Amino acid sequence: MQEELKQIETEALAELKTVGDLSDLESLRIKYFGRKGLLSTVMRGMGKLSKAERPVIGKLANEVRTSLTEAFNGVERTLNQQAREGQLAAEAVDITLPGRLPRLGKKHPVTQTFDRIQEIFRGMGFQVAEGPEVEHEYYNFDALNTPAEHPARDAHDTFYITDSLLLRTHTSPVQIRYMEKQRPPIRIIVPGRVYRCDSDASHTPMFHQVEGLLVAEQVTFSELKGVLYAFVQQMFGEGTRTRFRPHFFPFTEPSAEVDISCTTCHGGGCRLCSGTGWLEILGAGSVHPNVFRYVDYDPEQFTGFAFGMGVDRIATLKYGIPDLRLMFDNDMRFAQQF
Ligand code: 2U9
Repeated sequence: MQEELKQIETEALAELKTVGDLSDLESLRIKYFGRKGLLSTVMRGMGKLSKAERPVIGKLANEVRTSLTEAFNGVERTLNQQAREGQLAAEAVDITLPGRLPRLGKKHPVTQTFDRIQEIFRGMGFQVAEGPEVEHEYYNFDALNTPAEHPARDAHDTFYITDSLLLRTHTSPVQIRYMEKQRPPIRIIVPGRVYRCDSDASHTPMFHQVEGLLVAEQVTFSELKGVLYAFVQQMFGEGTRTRFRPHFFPFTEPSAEVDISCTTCHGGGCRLCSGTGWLEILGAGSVHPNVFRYVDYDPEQFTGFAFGMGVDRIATLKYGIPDLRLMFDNDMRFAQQF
């Protein structure tokens, strides 16, 4: 039996050397230490030994078991460590590799134009005001001196939500709301989305406006001309000429449309300006006394001017975009050019 134990130990140690992974080790553990394993089988035979032999063999059996247990545990530790090292090596990150640059988006041309317009007017002391896109017809039309029979009120031109609620057709109602809350002097610009039932190469059902309003004592039309001239020089470049043509708006009197010398041909005549040398970019005028009456300002005490421009149109002129609808198609090939 002594021989048998020694042999088991020798064989087990030899076999341990060939173990490749943890599952091999587990099979081997069962082979020697399992309930029907080699060591257990020998131990069970101890009952048949003489009283004298039993303590000697018992001691040896314990020694073999202890030495094998330690050997098995040692191999298990080594295998676990190898597995961890393998995993760490597989997960290693090469921090010397150059990073992947994220693709940077750009601002939409309309946003770039909005930003620039606001920057210019802020530089002249204007503050920015905003208001709701769903409006009451009182603020969109009545308070702006636009009579009930005016064609702009027609359902063909205006998106009505109910009989008296609509999508604002200009940002002007924001100026009315502002004047209701504040007394002059007032110097604001109002950027925002506006809506009109219209769609072709130069009209979209939603477009963007910036309007301006200045009210104080003794404001004149020449100050309006000065402010708009300064705007045009900064927006379209020094030397751009301006031209004021008489026009009619219900909310301003007198009123004008403002042209600039063509950004492409500088006045010689080309396709962009239809050969005229001029591009229309703005409408403007002195605030109509009736508008002041709606907000309880005394038109004898206060005067002012207002102007309005289509931001999308200005962006198309600045960037030479041939069709306004391209602005809203969200085609990346278009957007990436700015
Ligand atoms: C108040 C008083 C007057 C705003 C004005 C225009 C002239 C104008 C157009 C430009 C191109 C609209 O986007 S567009 O189609 N706007 O020509 N807007 S004066 O006048 C106001 C506004 C508010 C209280």
